Amino acid sequence: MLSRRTMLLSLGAAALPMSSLAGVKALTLRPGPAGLQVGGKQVEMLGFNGSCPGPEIRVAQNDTLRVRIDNRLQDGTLVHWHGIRLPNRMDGVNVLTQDVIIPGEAFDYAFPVPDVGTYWYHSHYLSYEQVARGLFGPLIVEERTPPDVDRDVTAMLFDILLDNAGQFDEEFPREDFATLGRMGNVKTAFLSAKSVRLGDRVRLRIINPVPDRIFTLEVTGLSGRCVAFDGMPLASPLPIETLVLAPGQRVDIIGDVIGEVDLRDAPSGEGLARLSVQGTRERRTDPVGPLPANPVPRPGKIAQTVDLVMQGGAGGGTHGGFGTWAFNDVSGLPQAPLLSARRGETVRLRLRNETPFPHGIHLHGHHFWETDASGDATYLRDTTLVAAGDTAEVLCVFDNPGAWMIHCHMLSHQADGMATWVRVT
Ligand SMILES: [Cu+2]
Repeated sequence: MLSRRTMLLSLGAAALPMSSLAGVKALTLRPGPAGLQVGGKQVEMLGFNGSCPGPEIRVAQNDTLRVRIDNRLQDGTLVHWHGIRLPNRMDGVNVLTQDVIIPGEAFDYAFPVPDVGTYWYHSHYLSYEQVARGLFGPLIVEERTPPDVDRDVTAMLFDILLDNAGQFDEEFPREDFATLGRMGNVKTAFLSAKSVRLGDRVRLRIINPVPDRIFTLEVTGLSGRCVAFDGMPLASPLPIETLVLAPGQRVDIIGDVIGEVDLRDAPSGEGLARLSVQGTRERRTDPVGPLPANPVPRPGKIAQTVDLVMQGGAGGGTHGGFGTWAFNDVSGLPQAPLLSARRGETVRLRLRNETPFPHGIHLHGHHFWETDASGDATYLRDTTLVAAGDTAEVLCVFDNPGAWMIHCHMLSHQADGMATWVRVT
């Protein structure tokens, strides 16, 4: 008979509790120049490790991600881990959480990733320009038990403004900052795969990392469901219809390949990217079901209701701020936060858009619940799109201590005033 000691030795690491199996993923990202092929031409952009968009980071849920940012740019930079519920000092926000990483210097980010799903990373310093130039990349948090799919494909949408010589347009006209933002003249999408088989079950992760454009997409060739918004699994998957992605937003689809998979810009009908079909496999018969939820707290009793009024823009009337845009009559980060919450409090945020333009409002360090007309929680998101003249209410459980930015993710709007912050103690 085996003694207890022998048994433990023979079982080895497998006998340890799950929590001690959490690992570390370590890498270095070097922001610097990167070339990009657009329409058969090499465009000088920025990127990470010479790649534009930056390399796809994949990390398992609850593992710790360690990333050294080794700044090889001529300018300062910072990196924000969009949608990850991380410790405040790792959030990558100038003034609020850290100093800018100056050229030639490095900064070490390290944080556990509590939620599975589709996230992304991007420059959060002069972001209207650095993101436009390509400083972003996908960040995927994988399930320990992944859903049953044959292929897991990432699609980074892209919108770039080229000049007459086919190079990145260096102009940032003032008018752009006061309207819809800086729109590109070439729309495309970068796919992490080129082909799939007919009958494959595919998870397609669509990310809108562009500075200002709201993408309206049609996805054809996949029969399935939308299973997640902004990384967070939907309790009831939705049909794949026309998808609207504000800057910063993500949608995950799981579907079976029934033909060539096309991503198309719906308004123009323009093709953005295609997964061609090579080979065949027998199609699954089971329907696409919901993915397990992430450990995000449900809203409790509402402790306070706070208004965030969006103001300004061309034709948007006057307001009290110094910039083109303002929140609650203030342009840019105010001394005092928009709100202070005690850890664990549920806050109702009333997002009132008094401008003639849509805005995608992004909160750092948390996800919040969008609500329906009766005020009930619907979808968990980190960025919500509020149409011109509309009011939207979201519910947030502020359970992550620190100073967290809340801003418009149309980066031209953020640059010209649409930013504030919340304090969680
Ligand atoms: Cu905006």
